[in-house]
Amino acid sequence: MNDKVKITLCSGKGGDGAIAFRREKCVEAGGPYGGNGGKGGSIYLKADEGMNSLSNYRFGKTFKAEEGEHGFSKLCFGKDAKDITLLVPVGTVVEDENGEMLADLYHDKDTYLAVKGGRGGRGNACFKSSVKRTPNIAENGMPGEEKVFYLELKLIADVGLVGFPNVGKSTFLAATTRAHPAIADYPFTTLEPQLGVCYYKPDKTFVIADIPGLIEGASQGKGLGFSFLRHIERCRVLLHIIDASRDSDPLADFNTINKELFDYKPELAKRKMVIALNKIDLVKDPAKIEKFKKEIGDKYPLFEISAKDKDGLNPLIRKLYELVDDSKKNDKNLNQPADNEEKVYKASSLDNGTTPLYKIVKREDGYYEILGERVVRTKKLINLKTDEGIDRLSEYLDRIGVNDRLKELGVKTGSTIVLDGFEFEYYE
Ligand SMILES: Nc1nc2c(ncn2[C@@H]2O[C@H](COP(=O)(O)OP(=O)(O)OP(=O)(O)O)[C@@H](O)[C@H]2O)c(=O)[nH]1
Ligand SMILES: [Mg+2]
Repeated sequence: MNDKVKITLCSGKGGDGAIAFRREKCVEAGGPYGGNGGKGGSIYLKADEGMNSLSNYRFGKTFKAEEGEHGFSKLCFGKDAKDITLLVPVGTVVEDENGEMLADLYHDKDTYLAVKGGRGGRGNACFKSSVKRTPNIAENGMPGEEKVFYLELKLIADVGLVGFPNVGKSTFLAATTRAHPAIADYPFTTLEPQLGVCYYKPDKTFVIADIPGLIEGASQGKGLGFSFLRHIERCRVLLHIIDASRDSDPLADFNTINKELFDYKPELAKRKMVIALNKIDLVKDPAKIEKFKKEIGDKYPLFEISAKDKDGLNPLIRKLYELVDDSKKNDKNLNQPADNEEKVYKASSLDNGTTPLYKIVKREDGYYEILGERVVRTKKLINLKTDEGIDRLSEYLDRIGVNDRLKELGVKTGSTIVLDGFEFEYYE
């Protein structure tokens, strides 16, 4: 199961604002008349119950939203580009290139604004003032963003089955749900997680995930463990299945698996866990089982079952249902959004005001470079093909204190200053 994919998303650039002047017979020296550019297209990722895998997004695909239309003369605004919404399965986690989680699309219709379309540039009609009656200035549209994301489908189940290989997890799934997992008398029969719905009562159901067997060292990536430990994280309740017929000590088995779980994520130690001593029909040494039950005491609910003979399942299912139900009630207390409510997460790139506006570095070639996302963004907005645009940029740099800072750094008339590839000379 390929459940982690890489995609590249590019939002559209905003359309440029237009520079135009009114030319009409009866209107003398017509005023500025250039319309604004349209907004570039954004790309959203949206969880949808109808999707069950990320296979549409395999092979490092790139998705591009269109650019906004440029503004026109006669105050005509350019059209906004269409936004794109990519549907992903419920349970998709969005991460950036460094593995940082950006959004967890946990409910149907949860939506994440991944890349935002560039704002359209303002046309020169916007720059009319009492002083500048004929502004020869318009903004360029803001560029779009291009970003790489990792999408990972983390299975969501109410109950996750954990335990060594061959203890009877798939047999339990088959006995309690309508799923038909492969069952065989050798380890690692189950190679990918499988889901089944358990009908405790007609309107009381919960989802069970059969997860491939774990072995010692799973949290370090041994066996099949590592990739599937992620799924375990998403289960409300863990059913720890132990093979009671094995020669080994059940407590040692129990602790070995728990150590892997808790080493992988210490929070898992707080997850509700139920123990099922399976294959009770094969037990030759009942004293060992009694000893284990004493050792566990009331730390965990414990049930003796035979998944194969469907023996002892009902009380266990009732317990699992109660714990799942409690956990769901807790969710509601935490004010989770209702199922049909859309939660829109902001694009993470937009700065939150904590980063300094800019910094200036002296490069090896003696040029001074102004760096900073917001400054660069503002520069991109300005149409530097016109003299007025250049005036506007220098006014802006002066306003944010760049000139003072350059002086402090010992910049002389004639020094070259660079901003986002645009070079200009410094004058006192
Ligand atoms: N006698 C007996 N055999 C069982 C019981 N539960 C499972 N088995 C047998 O144990 C073997 C392993 O069962 P599976 O359900 O495939 O075990 P698993 O935990 O899913 O194994 P992996 O997928 O490899 O991790 C099969 O031969 C089952 O028939 C039980 O309660 N009693
Ligand atoms: Mg199995």
